[in-house]
Amino acid sequence: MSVSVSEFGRLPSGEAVLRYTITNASGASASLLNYGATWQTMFVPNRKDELVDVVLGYDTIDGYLKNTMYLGATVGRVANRIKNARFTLNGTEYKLAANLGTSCLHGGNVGYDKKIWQAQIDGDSVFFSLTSPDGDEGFPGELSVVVIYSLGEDNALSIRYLINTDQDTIQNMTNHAYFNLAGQRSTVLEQTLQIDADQFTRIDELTIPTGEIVPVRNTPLDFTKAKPLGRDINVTVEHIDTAGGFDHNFVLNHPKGGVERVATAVDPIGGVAMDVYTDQPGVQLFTPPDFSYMIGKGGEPYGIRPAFCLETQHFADAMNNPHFPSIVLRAGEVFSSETIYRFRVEK
Ligand code: G6D
Repeated sequence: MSVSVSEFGRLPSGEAVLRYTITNASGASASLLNYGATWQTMFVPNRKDELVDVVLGYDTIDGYLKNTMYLGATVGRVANRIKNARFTLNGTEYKLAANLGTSCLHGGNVGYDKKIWQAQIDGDSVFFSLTSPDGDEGFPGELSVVVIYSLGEDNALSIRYLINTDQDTIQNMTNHAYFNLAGQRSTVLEQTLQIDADQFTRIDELTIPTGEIVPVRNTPLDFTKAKPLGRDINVTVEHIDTAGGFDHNFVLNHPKGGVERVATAVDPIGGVAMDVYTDQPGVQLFTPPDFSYMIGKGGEPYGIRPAFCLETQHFADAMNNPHFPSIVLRAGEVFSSETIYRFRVEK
């Protein structure tokens, strides 16, 4: 196992953006940027023992400076939606940036994806740390965040979060990687997905949770058995049409609790498989309809149905749905969580 660091580019301010690449003994590797604590590449072997980069992104910092779809980014202080861009905590109402219609998305206008994080190599891991000041994007409390990326010899990429605050606040962080297990340019519609979730949180026509927790059974959101992503993606129920595809949070079953396997995706052609493990209560499945406007790695545009996201997290709009798992972090508490994306070859 080795970790190398190189200059990836420079911000308009002249500040250097550094790329950290963790490579294991079998040659699999993950590259991470200190800008947005971003997951930039993930090279893993396919059935022909060719190394395939299975996360979408950009070859230069310019792409990440215009990263309106958050490719690979660490998202915070609060990922996903907050309805009406406001919440109440301890009797005080906090107003946030309304950057998705009237809602707040992904931490507001300048979320953690747009910050330079302090980085430190430690063994086969890279530690990224950020201090988000009291009032940052309207959120109370100074939040101290450490995100630790580690790559194992088993081609598993672990992302651990350690978070604390000096005042009661809210937090819900995730990684917004876009996966294509066949590599950079193909549709993912034939790739299969299984999610260990018997329920999902229903959304409205604006993709905002209604507060209902609904069984997936007999709906297009039933991924309890593996099925191709394309099988039910063009239906007009559960706002899959108005959302442009899946853009839904799943209530993970978590039979044992703790960090456990919650989803599996497979590319049946190249043989790359990905098992997702997490201790988080939910996962957002997002299948963007069309990235043909986006010039990605290799200087080429991406295409139709180019990727899928499995963003492990708490449920969207939790503060306005008290029956959802809480995202409140009390002063002096430490929040810790781990998500693992383990890659293997399906024979
Ligand atoms: C769109 O609705 C989707 C979000 O879920 C996604 O995170 C974002 O694009 C990048 O707003």
